[in-house]
Amino acid sequence: MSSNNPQTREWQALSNDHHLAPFSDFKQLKEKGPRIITNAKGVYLWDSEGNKILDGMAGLWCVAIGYGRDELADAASKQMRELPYYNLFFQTAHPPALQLAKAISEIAPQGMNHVFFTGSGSEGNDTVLRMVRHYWAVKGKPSKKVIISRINGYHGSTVAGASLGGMTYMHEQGDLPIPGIVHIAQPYWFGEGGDMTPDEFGVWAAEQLEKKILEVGEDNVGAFIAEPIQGAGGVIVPPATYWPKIKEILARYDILFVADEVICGFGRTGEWFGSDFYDLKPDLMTIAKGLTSGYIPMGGVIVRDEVVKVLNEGGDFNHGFTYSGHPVAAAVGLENIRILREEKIVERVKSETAPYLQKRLRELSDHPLVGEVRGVGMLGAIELVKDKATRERYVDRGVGMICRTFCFNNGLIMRAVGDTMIISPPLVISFAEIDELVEKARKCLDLTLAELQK
Ligand code: PXG
Repeated sequence: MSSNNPQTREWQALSNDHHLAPFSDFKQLKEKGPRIITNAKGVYLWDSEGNKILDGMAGLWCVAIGYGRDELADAASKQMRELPYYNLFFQTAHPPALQLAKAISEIAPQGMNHVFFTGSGSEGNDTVLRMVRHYWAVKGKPSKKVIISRINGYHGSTVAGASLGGMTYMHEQGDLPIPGIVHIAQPYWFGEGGDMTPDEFGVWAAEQLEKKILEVGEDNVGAFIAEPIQGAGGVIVPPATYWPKIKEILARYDILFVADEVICGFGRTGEWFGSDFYDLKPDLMTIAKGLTSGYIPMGGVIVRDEVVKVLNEGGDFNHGFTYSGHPVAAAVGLENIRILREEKIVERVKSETAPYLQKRLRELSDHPLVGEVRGVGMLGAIELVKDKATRERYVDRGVGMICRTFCFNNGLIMRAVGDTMIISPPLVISFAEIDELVEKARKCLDLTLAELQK
């Protein structure tokens, strides 16, 4: 712990003495101490040392409308005074959850008019697993239990979420995946496309779905789940051929399609949902993050009308959470959606700021360290390589972490997934802030290259 600021040291001591942090090496964190983030406004964070940092990740992909919107605080405060808690179990409901369900139906793809609320994206995907299996049981096909997912997909950190996800380092801890979940290849051309063109590789990766359906047997497959664009896996934008081929395959088999919209939902691609961007027509969509802009925890599953019709015949669905549709979270979600709609934030992303961000980001392609820049909407990835032509990586140099550290120390949060740098800024980022982001990114790429050449 290196800070000279006694307040920072005090907070770091609390971390040491009392806190176990998510996705962290506990021992290493004790040695270094966490960076303490104290306040935020717009697209900027401040830490306890007084550093101002451009948050290129919108928190953890969630702060869509930016930090510091009083309207959300006011909505929460008003709701807490009126009805701070009641549940949706046992034939009761409350206005905020019902109004939010309606508001979500209005922006969701056509024919998706019902929402099951959860407390997080992980709980949303646990709900998906149970709902898919219940659906097929009600339809008289209880053998259709298997869910097909993808290697390096991310679907959360609960037992079902981590199992659906394809992160092997997560599976290694705790005997995951649970039975009944199988994984196919991801459409990650830059990392795994070999000698194929992106289009050839997109078709190949999509064909793995059909292969797996045939291997497991259509009678045993309940659903395929996928993020329209993989987020935590490294902002993996599939080749143009991938989703059309997947849609063709899905049309041939009687299985449900689940779009995990936890990152892509609520405007990140420049459309309300990633499923709109790729015209995917899912049966279920998992949501969280942008639903409340991260101001308060909330997730859910949006369900297609035909699926609801079947579930309506199934008696009790024995599933739910104390905080399903929590009134305060619902009030915040409603206000967040009101702001997104009334300020036309998604439209502005699509027609103005995302095209600008994507154009400026691609200027980094000429940097000697950069093998590829890709992105859609307010999502971007920069691949760091040793050899641009062959896509060869530096071995065992931790290039991504070096770059990430330079970013952090130069006032920019840009995440590293291996040697892939990723960004997902608040949707409200301005042109000038995009310029700042790209300029800081370039400076940090220069610093990283210099470090590697030392
Ligand atoms: N699905 C997707 C696509 C996600 O990105 C979840 C489900 C789970 O949501 P909850 O609310 O349970 O966290 C996520 C979450 C990272 C990172 O390292 C990404 C997430 C969570 C934690 C870390 O990028 N995404």
